Amino acid sequence: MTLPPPAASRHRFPPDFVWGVATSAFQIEGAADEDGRGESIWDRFCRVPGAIADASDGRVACDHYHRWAEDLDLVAGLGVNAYRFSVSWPRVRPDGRGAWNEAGLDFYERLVDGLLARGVQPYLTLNHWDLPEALQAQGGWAQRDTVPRFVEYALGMHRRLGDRVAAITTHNEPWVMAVLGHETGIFAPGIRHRATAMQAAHHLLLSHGRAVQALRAEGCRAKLGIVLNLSPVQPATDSEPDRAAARLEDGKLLRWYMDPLFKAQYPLDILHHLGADAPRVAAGDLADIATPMDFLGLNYYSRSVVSAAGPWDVHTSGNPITDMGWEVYPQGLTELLLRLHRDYPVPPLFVTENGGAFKDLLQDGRVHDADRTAYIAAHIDAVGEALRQGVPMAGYMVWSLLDNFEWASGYAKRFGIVHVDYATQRRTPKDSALWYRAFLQDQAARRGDGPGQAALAGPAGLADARA
Ligand code: IFM
Repeated sequence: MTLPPPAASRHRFPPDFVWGVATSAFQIEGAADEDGRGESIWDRFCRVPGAIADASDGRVACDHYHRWAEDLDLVAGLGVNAYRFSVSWPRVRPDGRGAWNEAGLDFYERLVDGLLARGVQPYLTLNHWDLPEALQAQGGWAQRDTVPRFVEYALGMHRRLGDRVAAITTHNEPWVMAVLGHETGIFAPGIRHRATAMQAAHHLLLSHGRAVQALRAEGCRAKLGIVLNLSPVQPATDSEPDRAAARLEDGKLLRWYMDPLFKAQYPLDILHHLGADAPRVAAGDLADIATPMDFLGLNYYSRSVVSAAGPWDVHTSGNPITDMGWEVYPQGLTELLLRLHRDYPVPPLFVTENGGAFKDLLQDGRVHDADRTAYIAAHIDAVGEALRQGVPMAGYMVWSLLDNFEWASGYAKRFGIVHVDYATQRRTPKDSALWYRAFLQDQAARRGDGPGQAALAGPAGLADARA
């Protein structure tokens, strides 16, 4: 067995650095039919035969809707200072355009107040993929009318919680929603049509810019930003065809989102590549998309290696591979952060998701997840290296607090630093959780402010598993 790396990092992070853990509503909440929640596109998609590997759904998930207080105790016990979660749009506004659901709003109010009471800053995401099905019935993200609906949703959440959240993220991973949801169809809403996907991507970006403008006009004090899933894209060889394939892939994954957000333009090579599938863009859209934001979040898991000859075999890399089949490549995170800083006028950057799915074994109340611990430690180190080289890094968040519903992979893939026994809903902090807490205590000690208050007062769940 590989031993977990020591908790101390060779990097010292600034005192105001944000350390967190992340989750999303559909993946953990459950309570799908309770207290007036409406249907989301993922509820509907889970019922499509064959769509989810283990034929599961989000009806119960981690039952976080009922166990939120216990889960927030776990968050606080880690000693993090931030928790990133998302709001289920159909829980607070069931049909996406009509009446608001007070019971749903009350849930998020309890959650936010519960975090603040535990000394943890709430990082709220508005859209982590669970669009109300009623809006999908009218065209969803491919339909321009969803843009004003999203702005209304953002304003509604701001009126209720804007005075208490540290940050509001508009969208989580627009590439995933657009491409996996509308081009390959392996995610909700399961559409397979490239032009529709590109139109959806444009409306997601436009709704981000318009929501930021509207929130600012309301005097929003929370930091505002968007979260992208990005990877460095490398050619498999130095050959011209491989390099051209890598440049195209980089254009579709990274520049298609970064260029409009930070340069108010779509990349010309990709517009040319898309031809008739390029989105319809109205006058003023690009200026709206490029509305300045306070932070950029990036979700990093691996690099992408591209070969013109066909799919690249990840096993040829010689690096460890996670249970998702993703290569462990922490140096790619430093490379990506340096590139973003070099090529774009980026605001402070957060790694808003990073973590690994590995096969865990719960035995005698412990999970010795040395692979996950090593993964997290190496990526924190990569962030420290980017910081040392001048990238304006503001925070790092582990994906995920809990094992949860991993979308089309169902419950078999476990990303949590806290194990969830789905039969009993019992939570067991894994060794990676204990490592993360020790790491944060070490950082605090080096700053001279000792272990964080919350870490000392950790819940029985974390204390139990320590011995
Ligand atoms: O679980 C997802 C999350 O919802 C979005 N980013 C990637 C994670 C792992 O696949």
